[in-house]
Amino acid sequence: MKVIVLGGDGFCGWATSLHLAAQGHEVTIVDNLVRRRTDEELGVTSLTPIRSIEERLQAWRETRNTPIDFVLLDVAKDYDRLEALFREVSPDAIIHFAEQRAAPYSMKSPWHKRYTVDNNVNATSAVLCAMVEACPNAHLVHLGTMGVYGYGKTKGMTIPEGYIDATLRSGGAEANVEILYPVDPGSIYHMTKTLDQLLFLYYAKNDGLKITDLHQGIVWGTSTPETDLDERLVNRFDYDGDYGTVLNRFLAQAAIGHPLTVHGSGGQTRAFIHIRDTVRCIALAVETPPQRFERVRIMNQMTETHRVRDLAEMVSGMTGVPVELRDNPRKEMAENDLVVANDLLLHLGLEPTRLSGGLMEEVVEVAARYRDRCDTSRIVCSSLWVKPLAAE
Ligand code: NAD
Ligand code: USQ
Repeated sequence: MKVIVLGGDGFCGWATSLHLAAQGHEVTIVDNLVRRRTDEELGVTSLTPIRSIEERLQAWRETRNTPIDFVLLDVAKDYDRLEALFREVSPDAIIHFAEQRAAPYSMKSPWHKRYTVDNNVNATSAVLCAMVEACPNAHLVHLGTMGVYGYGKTKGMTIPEGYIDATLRSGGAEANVEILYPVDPGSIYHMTKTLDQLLFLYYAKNDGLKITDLHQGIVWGTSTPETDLDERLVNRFDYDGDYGTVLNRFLAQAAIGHPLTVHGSGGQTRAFIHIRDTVRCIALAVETPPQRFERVRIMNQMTETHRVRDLAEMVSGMTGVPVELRDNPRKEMAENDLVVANDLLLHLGLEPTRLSGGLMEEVVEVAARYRDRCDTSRIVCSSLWVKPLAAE
């Protein structure tokens, strides 16, 4: 298949591009490299020494003799070039990772809030609009988030895959309908993913676009069989307070002997998936497109749920590094339960990679190899969800 990977220089996108190319697909990466500039803005680097996109692609050519094309383009801003590219490549599938994906970054300042909304909503809108014009038969696979459902009180109820049956009552009449599961975003970033959902609903209904929205949990791990092929193919490893995600942060903190930064009581329960399963899930989604004018296919891309403090205790038990309960910079429930359906990907053949000591040690080893690159002053999350009230 011909596959365009939007955001293919990022953490999930790079590993996915290599995996699809290894499977024999013709891959074109599109990226504006903003994530590398954001590292400069924040004064931090990936713990692993990621190479320039040119060196990455050269290494892949030398390793596997199958080229991956690259186009430098801002998906949110360069609409005419995006549409022309879709026309020229005529892709079977487009995978859309090209969004600002860090919740703490999206909450840093008014500029960061507006940038995240502008970038993410305009990127998704442009992709859909260009598909209608240039490749209406292509299949869009979008990386969404479990966070669209929110982490409120579900009273033991299983979170379904995108849709729920509802009874609407108004003016003495009632109607049984299927609706998108009510959204409850916990950050400006997560809110942009709920807006994406409405764009998908509209374009699937009006233009018959074939769309899969993968509501992904927190990705952990860093390497896949393909990124391990050559040091120059190494994947990103974000450990900082803005972009690092919780389990990878704990594993990196363990590698350098920094107390594990649990926010609040650590009673937050979240969904997780290993990067190796991320790339497999996306391949499974690409291979099984929905039909035109079918409703948007939504799949929960996660394999297990964990409470943050349990993860910290597991990592602490494995490495001897202590757990530190810190004031929570976010506005979120201190404790929540989370039960999630993920049958659709299991039926497509996903064999879940479960959290294990061995896999966690592998990540600690990677982090320990590059520990000299870690700037410990960037570990703590300094982005606040709510402005502190001025002292009376
Ligand atoms: P990332 O920041 O590492 O990668 C995103 C890539 O998109 C970067 O290379 C960036 O330069 C590019 N990009 C951003 N805006 C762009 C634009 N306007 N034009 C062109 N390129 C642009 O993020 P990631 O961790 O790989 O996440 C990828 C997607 O998966 C995101 O949409 C995110 O919401 C979703 N996701 C990630 C996780 C996770 O734990 N990492 C979990 C669930 C969902
Ligand atoms: N947390 C800590 N200590 C830390 C970092 C985080 O206790 O050092 C807590 C947070 O307060 C939060 C939980 O861990 O309760 C998860 O935080 P996170 O940074 O790992 O994940 P999140 O901000 O939700 O975002 C990440 C990705 C995002 C993706 C989302 C999937 O950055 O792109 O959409 O995971 S999900 O969380 O399932 O919505």
